Amino acid sequence: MWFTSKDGLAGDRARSITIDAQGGKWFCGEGGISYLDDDGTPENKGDDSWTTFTAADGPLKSAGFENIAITIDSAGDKWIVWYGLLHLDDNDTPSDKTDDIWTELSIDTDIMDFAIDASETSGSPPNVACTI
Ligand SMILES: [Ca+2]
Ligand SMILES: [Ca+2]
Repeated sequence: MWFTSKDGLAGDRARSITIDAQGGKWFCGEGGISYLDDDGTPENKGDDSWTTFTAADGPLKSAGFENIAITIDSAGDKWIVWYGLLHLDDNDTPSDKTDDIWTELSIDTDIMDFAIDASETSGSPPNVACTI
């Protein structure tokens, strides 16, 4: 099964994917960030719902999404590296962008990838390890 921008992916070159606790798929790459709710049927595109986050959303900028990556912490918050470190609290409604809260945490332009370690505790930000 192939997914392309014709299906709802932000662009045809996805760089990374992560899956949230509800089974939602988050893709990063060309064009921005794409969220796929496949309704539990990855083999059937007919019931899929896509939400795309582009330069029009939050602090995302329009240039070069080739280095963008995303990971999700145990609270469901999204951490995105791309020309800095971004935090997205989507209020557990990934398909509704109107209640999203974006925070820009860094302007380091050299971060390539990252991970959240096991020290994360409720109510405090996790440690984020970055590859530069
Ligand atoms: Ca589906
Ligand atoms: Ca939301």
